[in-house]
Amino acid sequence: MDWNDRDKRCIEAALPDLAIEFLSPPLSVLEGLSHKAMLSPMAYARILMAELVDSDRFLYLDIDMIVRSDVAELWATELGSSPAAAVFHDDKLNSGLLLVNARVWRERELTAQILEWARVHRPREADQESIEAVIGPEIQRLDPRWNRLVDPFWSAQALATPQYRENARILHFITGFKPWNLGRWFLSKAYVDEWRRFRKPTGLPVIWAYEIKTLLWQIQMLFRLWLKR
Ligand SMILES: [Mn+2]
Repeated sequence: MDWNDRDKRCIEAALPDLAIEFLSPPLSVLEGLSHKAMLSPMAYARILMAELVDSDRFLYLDIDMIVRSDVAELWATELGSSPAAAVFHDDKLNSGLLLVNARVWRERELTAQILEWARVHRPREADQESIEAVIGPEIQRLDPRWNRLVDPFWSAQALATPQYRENARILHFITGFKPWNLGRWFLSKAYVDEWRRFRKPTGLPVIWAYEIKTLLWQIQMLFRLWLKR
């Protein structure tokens, strides 16, 4: 929910050549917004970013991603009057990657509109459902390789094809099955090894309180899958 000095130091040490500015969203704005137990109110923070970032456009990326190719090409996407560009899977938005046309977003006061929608509709899928409901049809569709969803159960079939990982530009570990928790026992070694290789230099610690919560959610998920059989 907020930056601590240790996390800041880890991130700065991992990226010594970059000037990093740490921003804290006004958390009071997120109070009372609904989401499923797995998520945190911080899921909504991306909706506030156009108001925090001093730029005409920005690229938002989830923390559970591995960027495997130069994002310059993605950055150069022509947005026109679209408020954002993102990847859709089966016609459903995934908000883990958003290229935001911040100028248009601010002009249209989308932060206020989307948060208002969330307050009224109380979505389970938090920011993602809210963004899709308000501006879904206007969001420009990006090549799905920019946000390859990786989950041992929902994307099991796709994961069996080597090209799925090989030609991915960004890998996105969705749901609670992550390479750093119980998910490592269900994901193939190639995914887990790749995560380890990139994570190591950051030295970021595992937050056990959060992982235990995730573990309980995973057990519930597995149980539900087992019931369906
Ligand atoms: Mn994610």
